[in-house]
Amino acid sequence: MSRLVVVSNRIADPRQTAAGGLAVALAEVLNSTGGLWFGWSGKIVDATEDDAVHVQQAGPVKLLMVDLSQVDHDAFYLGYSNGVLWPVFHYRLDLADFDAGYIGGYRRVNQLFARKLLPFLQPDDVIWVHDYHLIPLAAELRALGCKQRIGFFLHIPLPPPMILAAIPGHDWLIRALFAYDLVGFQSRQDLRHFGDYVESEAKAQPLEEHRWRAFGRTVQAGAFPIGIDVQEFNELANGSDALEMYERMKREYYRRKLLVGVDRLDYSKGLPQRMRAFREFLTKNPDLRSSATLIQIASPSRENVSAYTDILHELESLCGSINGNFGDLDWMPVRYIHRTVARARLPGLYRASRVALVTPLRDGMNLVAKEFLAAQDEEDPGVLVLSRFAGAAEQLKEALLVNPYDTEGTAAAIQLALQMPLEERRHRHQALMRSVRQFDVHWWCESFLEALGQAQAEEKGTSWLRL
Ligand code: ADQ
Repeated sequence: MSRLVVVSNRIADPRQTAAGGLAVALAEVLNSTGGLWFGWSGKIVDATEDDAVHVQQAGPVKLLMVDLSQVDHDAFYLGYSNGVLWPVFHYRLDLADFDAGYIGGYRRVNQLFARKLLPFLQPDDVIWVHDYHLIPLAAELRALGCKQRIGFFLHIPLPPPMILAAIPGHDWLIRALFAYDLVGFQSRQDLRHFGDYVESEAKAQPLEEHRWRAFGRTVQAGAFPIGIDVQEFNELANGSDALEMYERMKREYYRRKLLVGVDRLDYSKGLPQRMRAFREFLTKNPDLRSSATLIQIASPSRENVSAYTDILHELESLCGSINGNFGDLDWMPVRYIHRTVARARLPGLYRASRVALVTPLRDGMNLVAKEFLAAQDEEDPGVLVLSRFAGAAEQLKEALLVNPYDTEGTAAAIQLALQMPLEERRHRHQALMRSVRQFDVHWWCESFLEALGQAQAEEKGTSWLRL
């Protein structure tokens, strides 16, 4: 088996629990092939400082890290990746900052990554690039003569062509995807959008299934919905942190049913809409009011991007007004916690909850939905209320699917979830877990790498990609 080289903006030491399912899944292949993981160190340094690659050994895996200058970090990470690509790919043209000239920094950092990675590569390596920060990386590597197989996986959604086409330079961005041998998406819908875009905007010629020819090159694409590591999650659930969390929640809320939301504080996650739906539920169901408490964990995220401070204030004000209007001396309807909960404790929180509200306005996949299901007691499982606009909705059909923009509809689903009879809860949970188990993170990793191995390699020239 070829050596695997993973490239992503941030890297994690796969030996640490806090690293999460993705790192665990990648670790398996990285370990068995003595692979490399290349990415940003998380450090910002003076532009004049030494720009060497930091090498750290993590078992058989080598972690390779580069620092970024303040200017590059701001333009590449805050600017183009999270101020342009993130909002547009989540259908939020209104939040995209197109005019600030960030694209130069985005290209510069992709060039830097290519230049720094190249000397570490061996001829039969297989390279797997992750996410929207690094779309042009293969093109930059090819421009330096790299001939290895390169795959790309987009963790966030790909919007329809008319939204994508609003990005100045969108054609350049999508053209850069043709430097990969395989491009993977989270859902069939994203894959359809890619096909629609390349056929309508780039006049690509469809070849055999999910393979297109354009710019004198062909690319294979596919849908590879990411999953969780069910076994690793079960082990976490049986660990002392999770058990302690479970006991604590059960003790504290023994008279109430818990609803739980766990998200990064991001405008794509639909948090204000969720709060409005919960408020609607409380208004419509006075009899159920004091028997339900919503615990919303919203971990801080990208706080130096302005759209994130807006969402923070909106959420705080909504939670405050719900508690002010509906709360009582011995009951607060919403517990809002603006902090990250340690990964080892999450399964305990999920298991103690009767309902999970996973209601993003758009989400590539959403792993919280799958983690919640995996943490349940199968004899007495909780209910998943899931946005139809999360990638996970393509797989998790037995969840209560909602339109998060529909306040009344979501409120009605919350009521249904809280009152769902045991038999129906079990039935739905069983069906959902079949999918979570079958399409777990190991399936995702293996099926992507197998498809990458089979993607018809072709001589990937360089000049057409000069950007
Ligand atoms: P994220 O947008 O970060 O990831 P998500 O899939 O919901 O979204 O969560 C990833 C991980 O972070 C999960 O393991 C979850 O438990 C953890 N997490 C989230 N909020 C947390 C909190 N408040 N405290 C502690 N842990 C928290 C992107 C895409 C998703 C896609 C993933 C993986 O946006 O759509 O599912 O990548 O591809």
